[in-house]
Amino acid sequence: MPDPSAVYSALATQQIETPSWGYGNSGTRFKVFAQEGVPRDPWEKLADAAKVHEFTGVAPTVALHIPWDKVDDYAKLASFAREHGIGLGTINANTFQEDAYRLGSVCHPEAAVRRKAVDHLLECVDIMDATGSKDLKLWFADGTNYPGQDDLRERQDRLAEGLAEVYERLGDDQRLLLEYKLFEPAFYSTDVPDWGTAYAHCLKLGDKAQVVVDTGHHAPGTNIEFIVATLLREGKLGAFDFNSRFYADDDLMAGAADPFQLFRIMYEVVRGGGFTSDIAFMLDQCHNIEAKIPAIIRSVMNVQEATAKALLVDREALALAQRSGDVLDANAVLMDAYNTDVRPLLAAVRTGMGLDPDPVGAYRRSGWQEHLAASRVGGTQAGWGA
Ligand code: PSV
Ligand code: MN
Repeated sequence: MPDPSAVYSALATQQIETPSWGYGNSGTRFKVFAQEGVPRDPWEKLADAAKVHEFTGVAPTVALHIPWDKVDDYAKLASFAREHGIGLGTINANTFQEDAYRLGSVCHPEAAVRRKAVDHLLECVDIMDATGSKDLKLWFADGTNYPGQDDLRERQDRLAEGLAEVYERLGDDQRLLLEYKLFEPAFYSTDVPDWGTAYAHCLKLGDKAQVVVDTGHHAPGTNIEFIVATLLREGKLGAFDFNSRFYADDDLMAGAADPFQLFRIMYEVVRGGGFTSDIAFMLDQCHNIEAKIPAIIRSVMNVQEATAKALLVDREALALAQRSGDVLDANAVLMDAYNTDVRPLLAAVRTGMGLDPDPVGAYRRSGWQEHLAASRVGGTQAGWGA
C-alpha cells in the first residue's frame, strides 16, 4: 500500500499553474457572454489568480499570453505578482492573431513573415528574462486548408529553422515547450499535429526542448496516458495543458468531462516519476458560461482529486497482478484507487495547510465575487484575445 504520509505531502506540495486568459471573458465564434467583475488588464488577472491560490494553496503561478498580457514593465508585473503571493509562470507566444499569419507564422512561405514570427518568439524570451519565467510555450496555428496549398516538407524545414533560432536564444535555465494539436484552425494539414512531430523537433533541438500535452488536442479515443508514458520514458514531457473536451478543443474545466481519463494520465505521471520532476502542470481553459474564479478553483480541485487517486494506486499489488497475468486483479487494483473517495483526504490536506477544506464554498462565502462586480466598473473587460 502507498505510504499515507508520502501521499499527504505530495498533495500538499503539488503546484498547478492557472492561465491568465481563463480569467477574461471568452466564448465561441457565436457569442462571448460578458460577466460582471471580469479583469480589465493583466494586473487584475493576476489579482484573480492570486485568489485561486489563496483558496487552494496549490496554484502559486500564473501563465501569461503575449501580447494579451503585454505591459510596459514586466519586472514590475513580476513584483506585483509577488506582492499578491504568486509568481509569473510560463510565457505563451501568440503568432496566430494577425493578418500577416493567414498562411502561417514560422512555416509561412514568405521569409519576411517568418522573420516577424521568430522575432515575436525572441521577444517572448526577453520577457522571460524580465519576469524570471522558466518556460516558453509554443503553439502554432500553422497549417494548410487544401491539398497542394503548400509544400508539407518545406514547412517542416521552416519550422525547424525558426525553432532552432529561438532555442539558441534560451538561457541555461529556460526551456522551449512545443505544443501539438490535431487540427484547427487549419483543416487539411497542421504543421505540429501530434506528439511524434513535436517530439522529433524537440529531439533535434536538444535537452532544453520538451513536448506539451494539451489534453484537448487529440482525436476521440486517443490513449493520452500512453503518450504521457512514452514522453516521460524519453525525458521529453515538459508540461501539461489540462482541460476537458466532449468534441474538439472545448477548453472546459479540467476533469469535468472525463475524470477517469485524467486519473489514468496522472497515474502514468506518478508511475513515470513525473510528479517529482520538472513537468509544468498547467490549466489551459476558458469559462464561457460559468463564473471564472470558482471554475478555476474547481479545476484545480479536479486535478488534485485525480492526483490523489493516482497516488493511492497500490503499485506493488498492481505489479504482482500484472506479472502473474491476472487481468481481473490488475484492473481491480487500478479501479479501487479510482473509486476511492479522496475528498476527505484532500479536505484534511487543506486544513493542514491552514485553508478552508471547501475552497469553492469558502470563495463564495467570502463575498469576493460581489466585491469584484461592484468595484470593477467601467473600462474594457479582458477577453480571449485581449
Ligand atoms: C491552442 O488551442 C491552445 O491550446 C494553446 O495552448 C494556446 O496558447 C491556447 O490554446 C490559447 O487559449
Ligand atoms: Mn493549450
